[in-house]
This record gives sequence, C-alpha cells and structure tokens, in this order.
Amino acid sequence: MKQLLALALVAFAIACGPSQTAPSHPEVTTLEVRDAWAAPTPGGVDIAGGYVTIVNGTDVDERLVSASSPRAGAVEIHEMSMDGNVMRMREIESGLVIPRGETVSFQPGGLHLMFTGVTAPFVAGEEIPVTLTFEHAGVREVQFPVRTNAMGH
Ligand SMILES: [Cu+2]
Repeated sequence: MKQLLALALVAFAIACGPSQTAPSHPEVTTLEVRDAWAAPTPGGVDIAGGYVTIVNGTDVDERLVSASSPRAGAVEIHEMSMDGNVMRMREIESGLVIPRGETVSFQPGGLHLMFTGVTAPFVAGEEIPVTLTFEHAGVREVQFPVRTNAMGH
C-alpha cells in the first residue's frame, strides 16, 4: 500500500512538473493565450476576476489593449500591489505590454481581468466568452471556464 502511494505521488509530480518547471515556451512562435479561467461572482456582487496566461512567442513586443465580454458591462485590466499593509488595485489604462519572448501570467493577488457590471452571476462549470484585443495579434475570442481556486476566490 505504501508503494502504491509512492507511485501515485511520483505520477502526481510528473503530471504537475512541466507547467512549473517550464516558465518559457521556446516552441511557441506565435502569441498564445492559455489557461484562462474566471472566479465565480461572490453572492450579491456584480464583479468577478479573470485570469489567463499570455505567451508572446513572436519577435515583437505585444500589448493587450482591451478586453470585453457580453457577460459584463466592462472588463478592465487590473494590477494589485501592496501599499504598506494595504492591498491596492489599479487599472492599467494604457494596455498591458507582453515583451517579445516573454510570458505574462494573470493570477489572484496580481494581474487580473476585472469584470464589472456582471449581468448574471458567474457559476462554476460555465464558460464566460471574452474578447481580447492585441495591438499586433488582433482579436482573440477566449472562453474563461468558471472555477474556484484554493484561495476560494
Ligand atoms: Cu481589480
């Protein structure tokens, strides 16, 4: 039984390994949008957070200019930072730069897409359609599956 558990752990480590140990994606030569997800709207609130990873495999600096969704009045690009002991959030109004060859990850507590004026609550299991507009790559339609994360956001 102990051996089985050890094997299971090894399999788990292998399954989890690549995404953690390969921050760069040398095989990518285009702009790739991956791992999109959105958090459920907290009860009675009309805002929600969205997260995504953008891999810029091209040889030009890219910029995420704007985002929108039919499920929200607006989708803003936000950044969180600590101001002393206070967590502050601000909109990146000029668009988010993704330097060539680099990967930018949105995640809870950091960069996020903020859905405001959410028309109907985001419920785990459904997908939120989002339009991302890039300076060079143009428009990308991306589905954001709704799920909770370990932090319960
Ligand atoms: Cu925000």
